[in-house]
Amino acid sequence: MRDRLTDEQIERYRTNGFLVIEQCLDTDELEEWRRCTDEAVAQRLGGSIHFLTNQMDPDNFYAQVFTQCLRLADTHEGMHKLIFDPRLGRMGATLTGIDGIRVWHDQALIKPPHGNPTAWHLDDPYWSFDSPNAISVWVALDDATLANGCLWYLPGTHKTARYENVGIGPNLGDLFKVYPDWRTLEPVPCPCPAGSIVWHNGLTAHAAGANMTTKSRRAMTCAFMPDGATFNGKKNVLPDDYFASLKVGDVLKNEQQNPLVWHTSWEQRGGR
Ligand SMILES: O=C(O)CCC(=O)C(=O)O
Ligand SMILES: [Fe+2]
Repeated sequence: MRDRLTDEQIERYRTNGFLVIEQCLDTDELEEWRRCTDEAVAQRLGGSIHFLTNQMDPDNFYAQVFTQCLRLADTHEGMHKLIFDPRLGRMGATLTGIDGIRVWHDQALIKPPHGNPTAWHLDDPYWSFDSPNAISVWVALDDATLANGCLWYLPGTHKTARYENVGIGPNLGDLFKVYPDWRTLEPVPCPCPAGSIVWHNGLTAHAAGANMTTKSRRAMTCAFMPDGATFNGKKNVLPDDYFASLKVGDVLKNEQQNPLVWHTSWEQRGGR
């Protein structure tokens, strides 16, 4: 894994709110990410934990944006190792400039052949904490192209976003009703070869195109939460009993639900 970041990359991430690292994974690592994702998704779709997938009604619009399977690290050991790789956590914490980083949720996002586009949206406003330092990684398991639904970003929007959002629905541009000033920003596509990773801030506006090909566009992703983030009252993926125990303002530091992946205090002196 090419996990060392240059100052230029960090600067670019902070300015634009996203960063592509081409071919971050080597061939063997990419194979392992593919194996674990395919296995974990197959298990989830064949199993009984249906609330963590969007495939209950496979004919609806959202189910055809992507097959979404959440928190696969909870149910697949190989996936757990990949998601909790401290090198990934360190990269995320370094890019956003925080001391400690926790997993919010991982998710597979597999855009099927002839799949619908992913409408413009922000991520953080769906989640149970508000933070300008939420960060996600998107791992390309297949070449992501303009034809099969690569990611697109509106650079710099993390700096003017509020915690207001829209759902990922059939209208590609609903987000612009909430943020009319963003209508004139030029969207930036991020095609990248398999094994590349793309980082984005939880408040950066992003979308993905339709899949106009006959093959799936597979991605495995993980959303990270800064250590110290507090509960904002939203349930999102929190289990019922934990959700019921929380008050707005409580620090989300449950090691089962949101384990710490990396902290600066774990680092040997010297390296980034
Ligand atoms: O893969 C996609 O189509 C969308 C990805 C996305 O929205 C995310 O990773 O937050
Ligand atoms: Fe997203």
